[in-house]
Amino acid sequence: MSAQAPVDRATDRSGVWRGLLVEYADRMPIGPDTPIVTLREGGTPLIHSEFLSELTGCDVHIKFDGANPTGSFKDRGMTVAISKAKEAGAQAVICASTGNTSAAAAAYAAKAGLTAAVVVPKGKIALGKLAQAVVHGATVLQVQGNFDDALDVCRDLADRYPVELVNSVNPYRIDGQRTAAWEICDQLGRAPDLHLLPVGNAGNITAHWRGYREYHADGVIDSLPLMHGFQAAGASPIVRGERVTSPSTIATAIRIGNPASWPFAVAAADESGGSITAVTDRQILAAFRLIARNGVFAELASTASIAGLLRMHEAGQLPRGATVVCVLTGHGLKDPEWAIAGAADPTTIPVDADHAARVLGLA
Ligand code: AN7
Repeated sequence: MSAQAPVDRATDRSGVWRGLLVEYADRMPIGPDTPIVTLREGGTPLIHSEFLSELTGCDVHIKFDGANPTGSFKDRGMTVAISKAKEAGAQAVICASTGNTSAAAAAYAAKAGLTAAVVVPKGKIALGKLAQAVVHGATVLQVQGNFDDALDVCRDLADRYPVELVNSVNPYRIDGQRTAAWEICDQLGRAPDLHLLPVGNAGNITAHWRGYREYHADGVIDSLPLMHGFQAAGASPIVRGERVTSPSTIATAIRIGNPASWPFAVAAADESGGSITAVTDRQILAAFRLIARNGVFAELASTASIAGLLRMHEAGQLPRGATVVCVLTGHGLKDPEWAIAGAADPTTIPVDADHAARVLGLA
């Protein structure tokens, strides 16, 4: 055994998920000498929702990507981007982020022994995400501007200084994020009819569509889903057809006014026969609460997919009996503030079971 335990590419017989670069090695841009930097991301649950199925008359499944090691889908792209950065001999990586990318970059850079710097919009990222960047030892810079400004700074830095950019403009990020589509097909045994997800910088919808198309071209699936992406109404440049200079939404993860993968997102919606539309903050918050009451604590922004599902249902846009997958991209613990907001304080009781029983209405 070497001191630094390798990821067993072939010898791990435990049946435990080995991470994306091993599980999907044949579809990944890696060679035998690529160092595999993994936290065993991917393999996230596809959860059947009886509640949403009954409500909509469809067969609704939730792809819970909040179950990734750092609590969001960003790990899928980061295992590839950081592995390739390490292979190329990079010492330092940088990214702009609304929070989840920076959390993933910090964690994977730490695992790889690389230095990470993250640039975030000042005061606009959830506390849990900031905590992740800090605890993993990344240098955090808060920019006086929004995400789009932060990305401009990072692109400029990577152009002129020796740092590797690991935002989704880095093609390895998109390569890794294709795996969500493959997992969904592998888990369902087919492609869904409709694939619903939140859209921010638009890397994920781009990656998922590529993933489905590749599986289709290779004959793994025999149909393609309609891709329906949802932006927050106050940060919906693709829907409006113009850059939003001051994006505004409570869903800070998707508070983005000039998405880097804009044209690819439009292509995904158009080519698949789907759409990119907006959901309001109110609809997102209602969806967040609804899905939590059904057992899944997802990050607020990620529940734009559920808000979109409900809106399409109310508008009569869901074909009866369709197989639908809603992607929940992040974990609710990233930002517990939205769970607690408006809730009553827990009742304080003495150490007395009878007292507890009276409060609970059992006695
Ligand atoms: C939970 O972390 O852009 O459309 O900097 O955190 O691929 O950008 C996060 C985006 C959806 C949107 N859901 O995905 C970042 C960042 C959650 C997110 C999105 C994000 P993209």
